[in-house]
Amino acid sequence: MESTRKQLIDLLENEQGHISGQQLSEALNISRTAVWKHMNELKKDGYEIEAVRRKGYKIVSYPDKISGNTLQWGLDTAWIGQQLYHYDQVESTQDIVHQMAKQGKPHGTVVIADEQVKGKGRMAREWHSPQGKGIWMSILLRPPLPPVQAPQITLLTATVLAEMVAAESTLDPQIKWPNDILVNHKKVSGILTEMQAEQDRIQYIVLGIGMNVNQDAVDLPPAIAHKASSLKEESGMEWNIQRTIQSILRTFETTYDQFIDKGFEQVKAKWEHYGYRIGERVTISTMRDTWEATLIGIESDGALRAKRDYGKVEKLYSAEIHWGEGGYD
Ligand code: BTX
Repeated sequence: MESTRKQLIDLLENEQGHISGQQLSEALNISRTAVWKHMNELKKDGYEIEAVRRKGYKIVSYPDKISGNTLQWGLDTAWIGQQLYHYDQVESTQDIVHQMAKQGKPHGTVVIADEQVKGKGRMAREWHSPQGKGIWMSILLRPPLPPVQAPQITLLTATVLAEMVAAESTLDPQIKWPNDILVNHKKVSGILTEMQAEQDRIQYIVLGIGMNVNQDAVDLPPAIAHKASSLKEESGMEWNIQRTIQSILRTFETTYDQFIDKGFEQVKAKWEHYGYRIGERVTISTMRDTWEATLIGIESDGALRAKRDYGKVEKLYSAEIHWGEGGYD
């Protein structure tokens, strides 16, 4: 049943014009009554289907519910998402892509889920990934780079997400070092980069992107409600998740290709453009002491650059920065 439905959608999608009930019944090896029943089920799923006498059926509009098919439909990319897998519910899309990487799946393979029940953040933290409310996606990358450059891909991804938000809304996204996307000081998105590498060569990267899209305030866990938000909460509008995913993938592909071609400079400039508190004074605590400095940008190895009052520039890898406002640390 499930797979006949999927094949039916495939057939309808691949046909520019109308496709007749007879053709469908032959292709799927089911009766015309069965075709008709499936059509009714599709309509219940939110597909709008036009039925024209003597011509047949045609999909007029898609449901907001996403699927591998509808995601690929209209995704005019060269390599990203050429293999795209969508699941209703998974533990974590990261684990699935790790397995796919080991099986030899190509650069650009994408896995997306409506819901994750064991979504992961960095350092074994949890990532809340409720059903149908956000983008929970992992991308397999096989960059021709040494492992020291892996942080650049994370920084690049942050710029892609910020650009997408800026392009699709009037919101003013910012990137909090190293790679949280904030809107109005609240985290709407996080990135998790996991890598398999040899000494001088990255074997593969599993790039995890989590983005809160259509959660209402009540959908956010109370423990993080003061520091997290969603695009809908901040923009006041419901977002089309499917289109948002496509927009991220398209922008990602162009930005990544440029980066491989031309290097990190452009990414760095963009990151600094969106950088949270760049140009501002913050308090920094390291193991040894606590001091004030002005954040001035990033290094090509991903470190944060902070300038002390007497002029010395420090490179920070993991310091505690007191970000101030919004209670966000
Ligand atoms: P992170 O370690 O920067 O953020 C995790 C922290 O953020 C948590 O400890 C919690 O305080 C807060 N948090 C948890 N869930 C959310 C949320 N939905 N919105 C805002 N804040 C939250 C960031 O890690 C990396 C997240 C990557 C998630 C993607 S989703 C697809 C892929 N699969 C997977 O399991 N992880 C990645």
